[in-house]
Amino acid sequence: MQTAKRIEAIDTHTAGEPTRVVIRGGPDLGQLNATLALDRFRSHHDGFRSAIVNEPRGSDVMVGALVRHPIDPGSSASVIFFNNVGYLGMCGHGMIGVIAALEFLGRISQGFHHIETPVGRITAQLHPDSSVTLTNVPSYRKAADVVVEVPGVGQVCGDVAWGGNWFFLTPIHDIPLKISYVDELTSRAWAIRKALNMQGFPEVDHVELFGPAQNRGGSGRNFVLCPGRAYDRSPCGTGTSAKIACLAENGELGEGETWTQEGILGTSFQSRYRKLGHQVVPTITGRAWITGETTLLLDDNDPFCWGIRQ
Ligand code: PYC
Repeated sequence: MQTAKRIEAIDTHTAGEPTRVVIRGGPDLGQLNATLALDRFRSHHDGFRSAIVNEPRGSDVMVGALVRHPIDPGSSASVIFFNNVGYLGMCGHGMIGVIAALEFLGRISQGFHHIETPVGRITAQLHPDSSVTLTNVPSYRKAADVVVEVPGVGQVCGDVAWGGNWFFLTPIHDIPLKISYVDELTSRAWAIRKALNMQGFPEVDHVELFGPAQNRGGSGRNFVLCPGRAYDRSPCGTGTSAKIACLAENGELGEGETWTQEGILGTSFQSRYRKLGHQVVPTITGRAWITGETTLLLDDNDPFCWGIRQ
């Protein structure tokens, strides 16, 4: 007879991008703040990360969220995000998924909720229609007009910016920002990332290709390649934060003005910012949907219990 560890999770998607929200059965990371808890997760329980998001239970595109008790009694939860290859500082679409999951479970109601993450505390406002507005960590452009020599492509110029994760943002002119070009967009973004990491920016693990909006009312469209070579189906909350930090620096978006960021599926997030010295504090609004209420089983005798790792 099999004896398996049981993990309770709520599956969601936000603008097309999935998040698996682990509610019960996760590793015991002690009474540590989110930053230290992430260190312990990474060094002692990385197999759990892989078991939850990688095949055969998950897929390369799946983002996981481990929900824990917060350190600060004024917070509603503490969350660590992870993916097919590692961990994320913050995750915008994922946080909207977490809020949807907590609402679904009856653990939170409409209003404001503070959530602790390894890169800082964010605030989520749950609206009556179940959409969510996140007030993200302060975001900023670290370097403008960085030129990278990309093998097989030539010189690519873009900005390096922080939005809760590190991004390289560059316009794309020769490949349409359409889902049918996802293979070409992925190859291009991956080549840029490899070149960038070797040419002075090892911290950048997300590449954001951008161009004009394609929907009425849109401000711009993006294609975001995540660290494990999966592309973001959503407009990417942290990527949108990095984008508006760059727009603010360029004087292309004023404080309080709305930027409607489309992703590669044509779904969108609404975004604004307020100034904080040389940084911006972005707000991102989007909506998630519940797709499953799952008990995952982890049987140590299963040769792929801990996922198929890259
Ligand atoms: O929405 O911030 C985001 C995100 C990061 C990676 C995938 N989605």
